Amino acid sequence: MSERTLVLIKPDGVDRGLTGEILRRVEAKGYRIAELKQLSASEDQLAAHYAEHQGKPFYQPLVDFMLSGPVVAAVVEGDEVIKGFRSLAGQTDPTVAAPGTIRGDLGRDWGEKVQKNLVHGSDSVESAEREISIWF
Ligand code: IDP
Ligand code: MG
Repeated sequence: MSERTLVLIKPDGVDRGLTGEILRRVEAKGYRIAELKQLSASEDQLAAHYAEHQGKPFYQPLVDFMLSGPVVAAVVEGDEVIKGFRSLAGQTDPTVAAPGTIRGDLGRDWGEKVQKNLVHGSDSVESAEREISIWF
């Protein structure tokens, strides 16, 4: 069944000029970019988006990182796109994310408190609809 997912290209991806490369991979996989914009995230958007992580040691570094520069937000559509985009993205930790994935090919550890891993992808239908309403 066709689904929608929220993809964010995080500030490291935008700053490193990888927006096109990341969107190319999404389109090459066969998914459709339904909505797309670049913006500077607000603290309120990030508090809502990352509510599940409040209280964790990486929470404030994560919010500071997401405020450090513009992000690109996209709604991506396709059958099984939620699982499919997370497969394209790879594991959270870019050091161990498999080669062939966005995080595995393009990311690395930079010795910081937050893992700068280039992209966000929703993890369930419920998360996707909640997150899309935060960013669009
Ligand atoms: P996900 O992005 O793969 O879904 P989550 O567990 O939802 O991973 O974490 C949200 C974001 O918080 C990650 O993408 C990463 O940037 C950061 N993060 C998660 N776990 C850690 C950690 O253990 N140390 C540092 N940063 C982390
Ligand atoms: Mg997550």
